[in-house]
Amino acid sequence: MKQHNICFLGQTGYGKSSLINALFGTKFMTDPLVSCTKELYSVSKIVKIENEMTMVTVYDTPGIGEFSSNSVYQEYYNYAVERADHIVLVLTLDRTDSTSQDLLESILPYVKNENVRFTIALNKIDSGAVGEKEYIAWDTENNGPSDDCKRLIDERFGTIRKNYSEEMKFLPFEIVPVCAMYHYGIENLKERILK
Ligand SMILES: Nc1nc2c(ncn2[C@@H]2O[C@H](COP(=O)(O)OP(=O)(O)OP(=O)(O)O)[C@@H](O)[C@H]2O)c(=O)[nH]1
Ligand SMILES: [Mg+2]
Repeated sequence: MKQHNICFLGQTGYGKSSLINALFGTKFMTDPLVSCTKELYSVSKIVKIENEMTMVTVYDTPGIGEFSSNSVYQEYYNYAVERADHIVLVLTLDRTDSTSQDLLESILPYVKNENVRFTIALNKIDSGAVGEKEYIAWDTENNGPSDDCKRLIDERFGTIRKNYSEEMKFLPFEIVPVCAMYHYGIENLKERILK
């Protein structure tokens, strides 16, 4: 059977497990307050892709944190990345990118080959705070980002392109805005990673 492996990476609390749950109907543990995923998990599902039954395996990795230099985690990342045909880096509107950039740099030597695809899932777009200004992120009527929030997302696209282009010279990426909480952009992301 054809195989397709997808590896989710990113900082703790950015919503990797929540996104996988929204995408694949899994029940991986999530937590609003503390680091949650502490081991490497995978789940497989048979999906028909381009008329071919394909075993899709998703890897849920423990999140990297400001203070965690956990070498076991690094081994998990390397293991999952070595097997991945698609890597999803989960980011948020938070602009402190150095931890994610370090993570990215550390896994690049383990990328299987030049055909591996790469996506940045910009999650939690419903919860971006902007300074003192009153700010409504979510348009609940249409279940999507408000106009103010769309502007913020556009800006964030710019900073991501700027901050990550150096590491990502050899691995072109696409940014997909999503919200695991309100199930926004999930079909978009699914289409992209199952292509
Ligand atoms: N507001 C909001 N909260 C979200 C969203 N996605 C996830 N969360 C919440 O953020 C918290 C952390 O989510 P997780 O899915 O556990 O994050 P994680 O990246 O898997 O974290 P680790 O397992 O620690 O690496 C949970 O309480 C989720 O409910 C989102 O799009 N919007
Ligand atoms: Mg998790």
